[in-house]
Amino acid sequence: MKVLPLAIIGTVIGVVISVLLIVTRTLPVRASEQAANIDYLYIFFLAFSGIIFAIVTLFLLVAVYRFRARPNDQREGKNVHGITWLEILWTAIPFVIVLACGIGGWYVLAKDDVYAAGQKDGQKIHIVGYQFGWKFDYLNADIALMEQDELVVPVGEPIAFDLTSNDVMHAFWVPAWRFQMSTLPTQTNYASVTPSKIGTYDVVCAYLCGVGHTGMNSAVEGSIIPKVRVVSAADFETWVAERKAEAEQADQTTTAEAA
Ligand SMILES: [Cu+2]
Repeated sequence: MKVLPLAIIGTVIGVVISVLLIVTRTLPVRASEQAANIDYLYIFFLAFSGIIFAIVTLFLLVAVYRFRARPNDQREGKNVHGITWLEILWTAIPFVIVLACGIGGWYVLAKDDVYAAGQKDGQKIHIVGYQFGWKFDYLNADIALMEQDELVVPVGEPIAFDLTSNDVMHAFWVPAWRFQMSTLPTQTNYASVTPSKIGTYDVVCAYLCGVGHTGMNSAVEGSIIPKVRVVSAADFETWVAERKAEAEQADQTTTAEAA
């Protein structure tokens, strides 16, 4: 069998595999403005993966069958020494694919400066990962550094996250937002998202971080990690006012106890 027809058959099978992969994936609900583009990027990668998988597997199977040693065949294999056009081809094709994936990723991830917008008019939130949970500090001027174990954010506002860890590596992941960022000790990472749907969404730690790792996934039964809550702007104001009142109350109690 010639190489070209084999490559064409491989591509056709690959396209079928890609379509199957794409239509059978059940992605979580899209709850951020960035989610759709991340999904398109994912589908784009998946399509390439399916085609490459089919071509490589087909050539492998054909080669194993065609060039197998027959019984009692003790001859040495033919000593093949370089085929320039093939080498150029197998360098050029992956180069183009990797470049296309790189450009796609760059386009989707750096498209608009949500982080700057979040810093300017949105919410600034500091996330600290620890064994085994998350701390959220709301850094906006009017809420001045407040610790909460629940992440509550207003819908439609860009959020600028600063993320770090106070022990080992974790990764803060909200699948519905298609948002994930590593939280690392001694380093601050920056990331942003614009929630687009009111509701509650799961929070997952994406790195195996110790014995309590599964508990850092709010979808796991028995986890004490609250889900992310996306609320209306008005509900967010109310929530902030409540937290402030609570903080004042706690302050007064401490002062009274001290006195
Ligand atoms: Cu973790």
